[in-house]
Amino acid sequence: MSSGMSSPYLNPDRIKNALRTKTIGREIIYLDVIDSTNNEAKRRADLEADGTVILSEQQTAGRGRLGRNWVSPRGKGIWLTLILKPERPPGIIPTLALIGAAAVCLALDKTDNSLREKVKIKWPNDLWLKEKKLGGILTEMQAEETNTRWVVMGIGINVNSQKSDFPEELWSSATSLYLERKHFYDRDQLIAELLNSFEELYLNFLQAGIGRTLTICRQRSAVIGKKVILWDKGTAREAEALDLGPDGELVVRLPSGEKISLFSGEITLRLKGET
Ligand code: BT5
Repeated sequence: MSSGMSSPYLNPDRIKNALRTKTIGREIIYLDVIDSTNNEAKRRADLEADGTVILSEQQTAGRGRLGRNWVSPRGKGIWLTLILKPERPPGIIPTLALIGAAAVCLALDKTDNSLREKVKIKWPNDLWLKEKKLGGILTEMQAEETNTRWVVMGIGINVNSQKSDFPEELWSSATSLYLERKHFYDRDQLIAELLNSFEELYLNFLQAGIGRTLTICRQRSAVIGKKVILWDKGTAREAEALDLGPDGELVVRLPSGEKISLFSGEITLRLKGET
């Protein structure tokens, strides 16, 4: 679990040795520094095999959703992107992001008992620990009308980051495993568990549908049952989060009593009282 004496660098061979997967992570492209692993994955996606992982110690232009940035200090986190070629219609993208979020939860449960069930998913793509942002997921794709050419799924997790690794404006909203648990984590092991969990859920989804992932996402939801504020193109609306629908959409009730389903798109969701 802790890696006080181990190398500060990632080691793709160690990661591979701990994999139990068939395709996910069988090819790992390990970089010291890159603009964004998602950018690199997009540049290479046509040429690389399904399941290839792009991994970097540092990102100089890490990206969040809607043009936001992602702080990715050197050696401190997991900044990786999976290249997936699912041969399904493009509509599966939000589902894949759920699989990613659920896989992070399972991997952290397995890595450290004291984290069991502590990491929550703030719909649609935030990973939360103690009401602060531990990580996030950014899914992008290239598709024709009926077929997905490729999907790149970027996963960012703050692992060994200290307070000084974050800009001051994130001190109240961001956290890392180190900041919450006060010891360093073995990133190789965490990545392997993440890829193992991802493949398990992904294969289950391809064979049997999204049921298992949805169950995990409901159990780990930070929003179901809570009052939320929906920000949509500059306007705020209050609502109550009720459930996840069959495709991972968030079902909310508006003050009028009307129930609506939200697909991740352009909406930003805050819990009531969240800064
Ligand atoms: C996300 O966006 O949460 C998706 C983050 C995905 C990052 C991964 S890392 C590997 C891959 N390569 C990339 O270039 N990206 C992916 P969003 O929900 O838009 O959250 C972004 C917001 O979170 C920012 O506007 C900041 O307020 C905050 N933030 C930025 N960096 C952070 C960090 N390291 N930890 C916590 N919060 C952060």
